[in-house]
Amino acid sequence: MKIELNNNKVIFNVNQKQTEIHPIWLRERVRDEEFLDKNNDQRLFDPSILNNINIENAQINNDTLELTFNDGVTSKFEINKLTSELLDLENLSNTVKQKFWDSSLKNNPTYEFNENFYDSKDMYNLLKSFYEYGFVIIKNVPTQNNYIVNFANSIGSIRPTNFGEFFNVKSVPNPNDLAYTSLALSPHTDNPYRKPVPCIQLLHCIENEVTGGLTTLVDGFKVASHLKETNFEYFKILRKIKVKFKFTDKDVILVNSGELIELDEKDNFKQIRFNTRMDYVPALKKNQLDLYYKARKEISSLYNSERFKIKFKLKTGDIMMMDNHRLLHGRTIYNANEGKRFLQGCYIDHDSSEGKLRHLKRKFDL
Ligand SMILES: O=C(O)CCC(=O)C(=O)O
Ligand SMILES: [Fe+2]
Repeated sequence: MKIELNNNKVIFNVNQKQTEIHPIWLRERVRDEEFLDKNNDQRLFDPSILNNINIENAQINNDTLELTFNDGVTSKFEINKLTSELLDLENLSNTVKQKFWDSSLKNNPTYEFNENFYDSKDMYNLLKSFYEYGFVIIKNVPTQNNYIVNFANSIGSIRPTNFGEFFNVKSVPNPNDLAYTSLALSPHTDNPYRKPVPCIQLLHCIENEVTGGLTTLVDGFKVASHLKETNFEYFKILRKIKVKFKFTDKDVILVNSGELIELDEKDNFKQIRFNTRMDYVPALKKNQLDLYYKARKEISSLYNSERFKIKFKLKTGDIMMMDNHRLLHGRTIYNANEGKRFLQGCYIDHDSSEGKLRHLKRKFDL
């Protein structure tokens, strides 16, 4: 990509395709201190008043573009900054390439906690791994005083729910969720009934003395892409039908709907939802539901098959951070009489982790 000039027009040239950059687009981006607060990159004027803006003089000197506009403003632009915006380099997919995985994944992406963790290069690498694989494990995180809250708030901001800022995962009498028993949990995404659905789940292992209770993870995007290749009809119906998810207890009724496989505007995977304890498909025509039920059966058996699942034991101090829009998690059954198993969990949003990742990229990768 190159920025070129032609008769006071600014052109960007990508693979021989030339597009003129609108003069107002450039005028909006003037960074001189009269127009922009350098501390936060916020404009000090309202660009919607700009009208009939032309470029009267344009020059390129090395890495700088100098423009004089017809409203009397002359300014210098860093060409790097312009090209980075034109190429959308702040978009996460341009920083990290996702790697879809199955049971053959050799090593879990793992990082060691340390005192200066949160603004460190380790954190930068951790967040990149997180977006590559959809999860990371952080070892030896302090376990006192609900430290999970500190951890979450040091990446971004915790997302409280009706379960509180964080929740304790242990076997209790009269649980309001199957998670709070010692039963097996098949691969699921958390809380598809929330609006919005929690983006990232953190689970901190405080104690784990039992032989069962192994953590299971499945890369939902890998399974969805497998389904797309092997049974396009099933894939199509799961990306089309919006299913309702519902949570009820004595204090609240939470409801949200979404596709089991949600794609973005470019048909990339955006979010998967799977929680067969609380899904309510609408009463559609019988032939549509015939297909939907077959497709759900198929994707369920893929999610549950050994081919796609990894299984491991969380140890005291481990935090597992996983993308709840991409991965499914579960656990094997355990015997609560063998000893204690105690995890603390909470949610944060992609807003937190992406914001931190961009900040650390700016800090370490410039
Ligand atoms: O007990 C576990 O390992 C996981 C429980 C669970 O699915 C959850 O807390 O969301
Ligand atoms: Fe869960």
